[in-house]
Amino acid sequence: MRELYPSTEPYNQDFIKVDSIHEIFYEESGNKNGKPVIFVHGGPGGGCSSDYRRYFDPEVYRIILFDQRGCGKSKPHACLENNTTWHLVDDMEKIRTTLGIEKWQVFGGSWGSTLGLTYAISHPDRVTELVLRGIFMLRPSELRWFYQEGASYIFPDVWESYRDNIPEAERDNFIKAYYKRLTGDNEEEKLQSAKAWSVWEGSTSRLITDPALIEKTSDAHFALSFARIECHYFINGGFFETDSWILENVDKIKHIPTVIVQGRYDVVCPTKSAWELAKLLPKSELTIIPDAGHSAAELGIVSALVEATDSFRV
Ligand code: STX
Repeated sequence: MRELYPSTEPYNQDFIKVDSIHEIFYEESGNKNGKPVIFVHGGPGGGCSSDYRRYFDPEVYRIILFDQRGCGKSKPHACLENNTTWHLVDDMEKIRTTLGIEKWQVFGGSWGSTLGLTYAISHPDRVTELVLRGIFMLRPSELRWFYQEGASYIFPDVWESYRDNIPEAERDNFIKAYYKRLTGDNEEEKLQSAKAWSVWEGSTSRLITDPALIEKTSDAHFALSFARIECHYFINGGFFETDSWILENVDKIKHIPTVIVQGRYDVVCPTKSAWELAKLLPKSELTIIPDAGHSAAELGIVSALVEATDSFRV
């Protein structure tokens, strides 16, 4: 079993002002002259943590982390204006050109896989390899499963808090009901809804529930950006032209070596999506971890991801 690399400190941290509203935080660690990799975090709205550096050999990789619009250290916090998938794809290009990088590896799980795939489809010549985990393609079926009905059958206990935050009359569309509260004027209701939304995800992300993840997702600062940004992207169908945009355009990246790591018992992003994606990518290798859920931090998932980035070192 492979483990995470030891903790390291970044050698560069900065902001890029991408438009009149947003400033994007990014950082570089590892080997300055090494093989570039960009880490695409989840959510959308999840932000980065320093442990995300540790999926890569710091002697070999030039490791770039960034906080997507409105979350982590990017400013302004939880801002939904000028915040779409296509803005984020452009931000990644801005980071790439600012750092003078020609091509890079793209690494992302969950929403990080959605954005990583969308970036690769938009700029296929800029991607050397894809390392993806917990595949999420933001299709209506995936949203319905987790936010409306499906995951609720597996976690009926945790579901109650998410459900009970919304009056019965509005429960036919939870995303819509949450969106109204997360973007409304009632600050107390906004915060309470943000916590209920985020904790639902934090409580269901691991095969064995992790109290630390529940604590992280119930933090007000985290919950506000995570819930507001996720809900904004979901009510807008990820800003994709069609329901299944990634699968419909996946032929543009079929030449890219791709590793897909998927927890068998991923309740947030069920294995079906990873399976469907892998079938359409002839240069992909799908590993299903038999004893893992959705989280990037689970042992079997970590091991397979580190193995993947190691295999792409040369
Ligand atoms: N959102 C999936 C996602 O990216 C649909 C995600 N799921 N859980 C997380 O992120 C946290 C672990 C950050 C709570």
